[in-house]
Amino acid sequence: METTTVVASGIVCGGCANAVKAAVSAVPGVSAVEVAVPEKRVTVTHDGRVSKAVIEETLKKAGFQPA
Ligand SMILES: [Cu+2]
Repeated sequence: METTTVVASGIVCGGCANAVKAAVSAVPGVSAVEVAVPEKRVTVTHDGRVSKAVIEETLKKAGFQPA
């Protein structure tokens, strides 16, 4: 397992965190998603085939702008 961390603006509450979790969890290969709201940080645990670019693109589609 590998972890990739992305910071994205617009994550301001638990609802955002849930939206991020739902979107990123749906990416093939992702096994866990943690969101730290105060830091706007998304930590993704995956099998190694999920690139940071894919996570960032997924966040964009969900309405959050990667830093
Ligand atoms: Cu929110």
